[in-house]
Parts: sequence; structure tokens; C-alpha cells
Amino acid sequence: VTTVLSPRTAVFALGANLGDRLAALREGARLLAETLEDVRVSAVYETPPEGGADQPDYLNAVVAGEGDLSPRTALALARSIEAAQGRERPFAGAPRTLDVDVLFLGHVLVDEADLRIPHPRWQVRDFVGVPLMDVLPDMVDPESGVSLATIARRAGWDSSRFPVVEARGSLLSLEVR
Ligand code: PH2
Ligand code: MG
Ligand code: MG
Repeated sequence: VTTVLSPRTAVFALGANLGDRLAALREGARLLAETLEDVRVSAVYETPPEGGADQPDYLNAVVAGEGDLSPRTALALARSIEAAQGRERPFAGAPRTLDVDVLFLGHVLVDEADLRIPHPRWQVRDFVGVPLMDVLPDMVDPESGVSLATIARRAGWDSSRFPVVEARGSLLSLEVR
């Protein structure tokens, strides 16, 4: 069974490769959960940096929840959570304490200079696709109508490539270890 994203479903991709990466992801998920209901979090995966060559490995995760966010509200929320983690932007693609990207907002499509939803290139990024399959395995790409399972098969996403740093769901658990 495949399902079109509910109009209220907001999906964010989190990535960090500077400082205490896990703490930054945990805080990012916690802040998203302050705004969203019925929050689901993927496992946390350690992934090699794509693009910028000489960078530390990333931790990546996906967070989905229900809410009535407009595209601009979702972007502002993502930016405020990045700023709370001390995100600096010395140059494009620089290592970051926390990157929060708006992946999907229901079936909304946005194509503006500073904001595209769905997030561009998510289909070719396994560090997005692998955690996305944890939280929305049955989803259909709102842009193409193609199921996530088919996109995953075509792209060859392989979750066994990435070490799991936190099990699915535990990023949001209150337990501090
Ligand atoms: N984000 C990028 C560029 N490259 N590589 C990994 N592994 N994980 C990321 O989150 C990531 C990246 C730009 O945002
Ligand atoms: Mg970003
Ligand atoms: Mg990004």
C-alpha cells in the first residue's frame, strides 16, 4: 500500500558534521517536536560527506510530524533551529553544527529562488533516502507520483552502508545517556 502524504505532514532532514553531532540532532528533533504533533524520528545514521571532500562524517536523520506549517513558516522554523545550534555559514557546503532542510510539506510544491519543496536532489541522496524510509516507507513522491520503494530501488539506496548510531525513535526519547 502506498499513501500520498497527508496535507498536514511536514518532513525535515537533519544533518550535522561539526561539534557534538548527536546532541545537535537530539536538540533539533526536540525543537521540531515542540511545534509538530505525532512526531516520528528515523534512526540516526553516520554517513560519509557527499560533495565537500575534506569534511568530517555526518550524522543524518529524518523527522516527520503533523502540523499546519506554511512553506515560509517551515523554513523559518528550520532556520531558527539551526541558529539555536550555532550554525554558521562561512561558505556554501561548509561543515555545520546542524542543517535542517524542509523535505516535504504534504503535497505542496514550492519553486522559488530561496526555497524549493520537495527539497532538491533528495532522490539522489541516500543520506536522506535511507532515514526517510524509516519514517515514511509507504509514501509517494508528491512531485512525480512515484513510490518511495521504487525510488529507493532505482537509486540503489542501501541502509547497510551506514552505521546506525541511534535506533529508530530513540533520538526523541527523554533518556539521556
Ligand atoms: N549535506 C550536504 C552536503 N553533503 N553529506 C552527508 N553525508 N550528509 C549531509 O547531510 C550532507 C552531505 C548539504 O546540505
Ligand atoms: Mg540546508
Ligand atoms: Mg542540506
